[in-house]
Amino acid sequence: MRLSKPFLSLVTATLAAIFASRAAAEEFLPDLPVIGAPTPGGMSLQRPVTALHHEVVFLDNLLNWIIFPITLFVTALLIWVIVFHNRKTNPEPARFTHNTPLEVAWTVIPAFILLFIALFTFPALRHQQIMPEADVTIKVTGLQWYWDYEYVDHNIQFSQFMLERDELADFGYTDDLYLLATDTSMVVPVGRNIVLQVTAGDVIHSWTIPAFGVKQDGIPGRLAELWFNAEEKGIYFGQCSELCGINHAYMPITVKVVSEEDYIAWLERQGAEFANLPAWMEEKRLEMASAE
Ligand SMILES: [Cu+2]
Repeated sequence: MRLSKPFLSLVTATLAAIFASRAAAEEFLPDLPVIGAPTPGGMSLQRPVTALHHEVVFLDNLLNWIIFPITLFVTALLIWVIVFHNRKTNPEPARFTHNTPLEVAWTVIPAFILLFIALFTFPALRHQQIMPEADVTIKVTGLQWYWDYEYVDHNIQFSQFMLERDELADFGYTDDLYLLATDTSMVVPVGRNIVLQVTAGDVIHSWTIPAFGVKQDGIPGRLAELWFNAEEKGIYFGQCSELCGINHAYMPITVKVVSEEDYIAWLERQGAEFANLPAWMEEKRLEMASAE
């Protein structure tokens, strides 16, 4: 089938208009540095920008300091057994089967090591799982294969789709952010408690931003919560972290952390309703209005 030229140009123009409007939604935001993204050859966790992730990085280091000596010790024991207790070097093996002090030691010492680790893990877990008072509440729904966001206090709703390679530049992203960058971003103010209600509409998905140290499964019919308070303005990426079907790898997440002024301006552009404002936002809006 041959498509007529005018028809094709009409399609192209319509598509261009759609992309332009998608790109325009965040165009006014100032240029933000990309902070939460993988780096080539990177081996460690992403640089932390929340209290939660600082704790996770501390725990990771602590566990490494415990694991390395234990691994070395066990390896040394194995080598010792292989070298000095094989049939050649030790033809007459000892025949005893029990050694009470040794058995008590290898039960009690690991138990104390685990207890010591728990002293640090439980407070971190508690910090993650007990929600602080929210400055912003957002409901996130995972769907095959994109994310839906609902700013519950402002009657704003939008979806978030991955950008194709040829769309990246239009949205201000570099080529290496393919598979990470999305058409819309979850925009939040810096230094505020953001509480996310995570769920899913079809199968289980999982919302995460590694640099925030948060990850939460979205389960259909359930509302789970996570929270974070980002210390630095910037762009942060994550990817769905629960195998959810054929396009699981193509539903990334973009979060833009902006100043309070930019956040309120973004809300206004999205057509937010400003009833029942929290005190901090009310003050900020008054401040912005009087500055104009
Ligand atoms: Cu998914």
